[in-house]
Amino acid sequence: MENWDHFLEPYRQAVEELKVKLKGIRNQFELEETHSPIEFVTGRVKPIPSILDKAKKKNIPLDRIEDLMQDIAGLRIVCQFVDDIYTIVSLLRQRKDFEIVEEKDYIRRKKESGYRSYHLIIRYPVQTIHGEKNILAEIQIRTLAMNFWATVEHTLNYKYNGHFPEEIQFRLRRAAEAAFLLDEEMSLIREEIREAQKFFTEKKERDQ
Ligand code: 0O2
Repeated sequence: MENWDHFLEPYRQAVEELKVKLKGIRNQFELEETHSPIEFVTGRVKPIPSILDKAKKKNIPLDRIEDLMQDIAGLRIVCQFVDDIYTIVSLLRQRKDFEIVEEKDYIRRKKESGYRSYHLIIRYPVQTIHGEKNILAEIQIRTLAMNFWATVEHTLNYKYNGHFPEEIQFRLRRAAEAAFLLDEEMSLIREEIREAQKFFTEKKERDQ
């Protein structure tokens, strides 16, 4: 690739714009004083070494990464509850500012590693000085528990380069199961948590 800066600029712009838009959803829920399905939003442009690594692993020629690598622009929405994930997915399906090109539900069908998350691949129009440019971006939507597991597994993946010792693999599977159970338990007591949150918000307002 001759000029990575030029190539990556629309992706950088898309990540910044989408962060503002997705945080906007959270802010609007907070203003309406209802439970926000969004806990926090993050975004990143895939670092060049990771793009090169992935291209090599997946046999993607560098002149095709634009259409074949879907997560150069990556957004992550983290939620408290599994239900929130599906609420966000239906909200995003209604939006007019991008087109969803693929949905991957790794919650109903977890990956071999134990990974759980909902992925949306979107086609997003970026306005550039040379006109509109459509880029692909990946939005990962997951609970706090799924995020905790994925973050730890991702770090270990770097350390072991994907080849985990058996003991670690066993522990990771157990941890994935524990994260799944935590999500289930949290969903069951969700109503109680909601009531408590409402109580504390009202109390905070009274005390101000
Ligand atoms: P990074 O460093 O996060 O950018 P596929 O061929 O469909 O299996 P593909 O096309 O990469 O693979 O899509 P997929 O599976 O939806 O994965 C895209 C991203 O999801 C990954 O990007 C990770 O961020 C995350 N992900 C997928 N599987 C796992 C997993 O087992 N553990 C963790 N921690 N994250 C996962 P990258 O480029 O792999 O990594």
